[in-house]
Amino acid sequence: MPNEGTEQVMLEASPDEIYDIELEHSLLEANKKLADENRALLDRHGITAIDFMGAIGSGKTTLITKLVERLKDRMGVAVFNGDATTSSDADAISKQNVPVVQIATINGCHLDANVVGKGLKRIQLEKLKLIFIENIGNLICPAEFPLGSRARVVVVSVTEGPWMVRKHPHMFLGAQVVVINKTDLADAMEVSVDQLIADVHKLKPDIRVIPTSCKRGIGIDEVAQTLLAI
Ligand SMILES: Nc1nc2c(ncn2[C@@H]2O[C@H](COP(=O)(O)OP(=O)(O)OP(=O)(O)O)[C@@H](O)[C@H]2O)c(=O)[nH]1
Ligand SMILES: [Mg+2]
Repeated sequence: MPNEGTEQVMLEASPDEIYDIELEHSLLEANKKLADENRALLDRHGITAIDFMGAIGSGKTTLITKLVERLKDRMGVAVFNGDATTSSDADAISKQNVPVVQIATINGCHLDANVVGKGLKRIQLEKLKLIFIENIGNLICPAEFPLGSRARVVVVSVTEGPWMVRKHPHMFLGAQVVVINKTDLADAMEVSVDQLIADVHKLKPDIRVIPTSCKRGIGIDEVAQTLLAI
């Protein structure tokens, strides 16, 4: 019950109010077809692509950089960086001397299979075993658009507060691995990492959840091992 004297209003659109529903449906279907084509191309080359999703600033680029550092001498690794307006993430990864594809979506809030497919045509696939794809920082839109990756990882951080898992179930339901980053800041944020893990497992009981602190180097090896086993 709302507090006395306050009014709580909930608005929920019904499908017949959404006039572009058919357009949206065919857009998602077209994306799915292109994602399947990307996957077939990657499979033909024996490449595993992993898509990293998560809120703005959760630590996607930092985690990918640390994974690349650990893996690049063992196998061919490339990184696709989705970034709405800057090249800063791609510039940071380039220091690792691995192939990098920067995808500027301008104002787009997610990558799609079409743009990833274009990127796949721009790099030499022959020497690669792994492609890490950093999606745009957003906890909603990327979930709707598979890219053709073999696994989707959600990177969240304790600095997003205690409710982010409960508020964005769709994101977690479509993922295979969840990373809870910035655990070094959990006490300062008064956020319980165990509670976040429980929230994820309530949504999807068998999903792998790995707490990390990229700053302190905690949990990164476990993420690398998990992704290599996918
Ligand atoms: N304290 C702390 N800071 C971290 C950790 N991981 C990343 N950061 C910092 O968080 C900030 C954002 O990290 P990024 O890796 O750029 O985050 P991102 O998810 O790629 O951000 P966008 O691409 O903008 O969505 C940077 O200042 C990082 O140094 C961590 O484990 N602990
Ligand atoms: Mg980034």
